[in-house]
Amino acid sequence: MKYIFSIFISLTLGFSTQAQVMWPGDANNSGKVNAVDLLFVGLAYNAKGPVRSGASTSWQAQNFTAWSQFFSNGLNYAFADGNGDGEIDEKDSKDVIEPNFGLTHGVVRGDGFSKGIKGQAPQLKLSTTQNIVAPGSTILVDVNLADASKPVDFYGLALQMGYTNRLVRSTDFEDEVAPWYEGTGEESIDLYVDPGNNGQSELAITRTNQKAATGFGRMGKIKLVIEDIIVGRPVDTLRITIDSVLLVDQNLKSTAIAHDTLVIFVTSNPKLVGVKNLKQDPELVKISPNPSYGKFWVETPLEIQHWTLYDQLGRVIPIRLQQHRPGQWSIDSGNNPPGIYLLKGSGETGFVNKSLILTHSY
Ligand SMILES: [Ca+2]
Ligand SMILES: [Ca+2]
Repeated sequence: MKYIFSIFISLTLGFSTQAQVMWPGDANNSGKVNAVDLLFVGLAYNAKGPVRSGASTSWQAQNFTAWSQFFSNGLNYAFADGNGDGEIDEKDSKDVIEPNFGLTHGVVRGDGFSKGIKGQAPQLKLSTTQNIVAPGSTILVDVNLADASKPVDFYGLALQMGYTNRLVRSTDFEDEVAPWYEGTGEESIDLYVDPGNNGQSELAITRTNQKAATGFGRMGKIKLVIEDIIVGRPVDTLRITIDSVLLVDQNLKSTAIAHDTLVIFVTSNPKLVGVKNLKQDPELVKISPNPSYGKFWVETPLEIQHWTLYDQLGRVIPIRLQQHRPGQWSIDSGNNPPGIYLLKGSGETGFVNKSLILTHSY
């Protein structure tokens, strides 16, 4: 304990006595400018402190006078004053984080991204009604944080996402007109950066009044413009993935968030979207749980009209089927011997087979 205490003291002294330099835009002093830096601007929003003498927003180490305020991780607020004007506001994002995005200094440290387990942790979910699109289309993908079963304490959210670069001409973010995470008279700020359209982009959204909002819902929409001409395949698969998420409350406490992947078909002939592609993309038909006692959910973006369950001898097993919304069904196959079964979905343009394991319910 004494040992730990002395380390703590030396760290504290070391921090306060070393010559203090900051790099404009690296608001959390991690060594890199990215979406997470917006969260620190949001946490310190509207705070005022000493103006940085000789301040510039160019990428170089700059001496500063420490402010009297600190983030809950011990970092001084001065790091968030990117432009050095003695006030933390949107200019420290627009004029500093954006132009310096991606730049690094020294050793880059982790940003504390925290991944949760699907089904247990609240999820950041991607969804769209445009599951099969033509080249040249514009797709809007909803970014949904958590749901009614697991509301979260939201102050700021930063995420890194990936997308199939060769299919996408450009991406952008559309914010919400009246978001759930903003009360009357409150304002939030956001930042979306897609450096060089190379398949990786980052988004950050933060509140600005030092109070978290508890809830769930849509955070905004990612807009993707599909290339006009797609060479090679008659049907191509656009995959959008959430790769890292950091959700913090007003005290920088993070909540682990489960990630998501969204699959969209790109084709000038939607009729070609059939069984061949489904075999390549098993994620397109999701059965949960699998193995199952006999009651399970089926989700697919494909237009399936009929579901049939077969046993290994090819016999049809009676099922009770209920469609809950477009693309989502619940199926109750009753009580059957445990084993491997085959679920076949048929549509006008083809069919898909998916194996399912049934276990005993007692
Ligand atoms: Ca940083
Ligand atoms: Ca400033």
